[in-house]
Amino acid sequence: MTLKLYAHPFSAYCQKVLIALYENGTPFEWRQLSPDNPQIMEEFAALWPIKRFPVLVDEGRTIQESTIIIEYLALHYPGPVSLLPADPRAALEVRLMDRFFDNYVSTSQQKIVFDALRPEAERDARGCADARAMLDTAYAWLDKTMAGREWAAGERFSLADCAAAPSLFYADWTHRIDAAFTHVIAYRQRLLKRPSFARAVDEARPFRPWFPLGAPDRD
Ligand SMILES: N[C@@H](CCC(=O)N[C@@H](CS)C(=O)NCC(=O)O)C(=O)O
Repeated sequence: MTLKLYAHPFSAYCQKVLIALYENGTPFEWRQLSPDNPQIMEEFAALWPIKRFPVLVDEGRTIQESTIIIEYLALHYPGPVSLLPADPRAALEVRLMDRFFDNYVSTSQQKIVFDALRPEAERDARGCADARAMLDTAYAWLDKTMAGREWAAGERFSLADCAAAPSLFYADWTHRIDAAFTHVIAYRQRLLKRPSFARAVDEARPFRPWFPLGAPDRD
């Protein structure tokens, strides 16, 4: 086995990469990040001083950033499920949707969660209000976009859906998707039924008590 994944099962960006690995049954070695395993934490910090996970190592080569990891897997370990269209023009829509989920949904969601982990006196009320407003705007745009689509970039499951699944999963826990956004809610449900994501969600269940806003009793 050549691939090693430094990751944690409860992390949204790690789940994004796990979906890609599970879709294609790509074998890899888990290097699970945990304070109980300082050796793995040290290896990870040396590989990527930015200390954001996941990080993939392939025979001594380090690949950072979830999107780049999925693109790398598609190039070097292709499987039956192609997560990027061969046509570069069609790939632009996939990459746009991937950026949308990372930059506007996940980043806003993380802002609110990280704020909740801070001591009361260090919290950023204005920043969190802006993040919630961004999530509302993102949900509204996505609802219109998904009205005619099964998956984020159209008919085929792609990199964009790998990003969308954990992004919408945790965003809804953090800032509930309004019931009026029926297309977003239905899409989130489709993602939860996809076996690759269902597996990632199940593997993360034991860590739900860690969610600082309180994990809702659903999903
Ligand atoms: N742009 C990065 C984001 C990765 C990221 O933010 N990962 C979170 C876990 S979901 C993390 O490393 N959190 C640790 C921290 O913020 O200290 C990617 O796409 O991989």
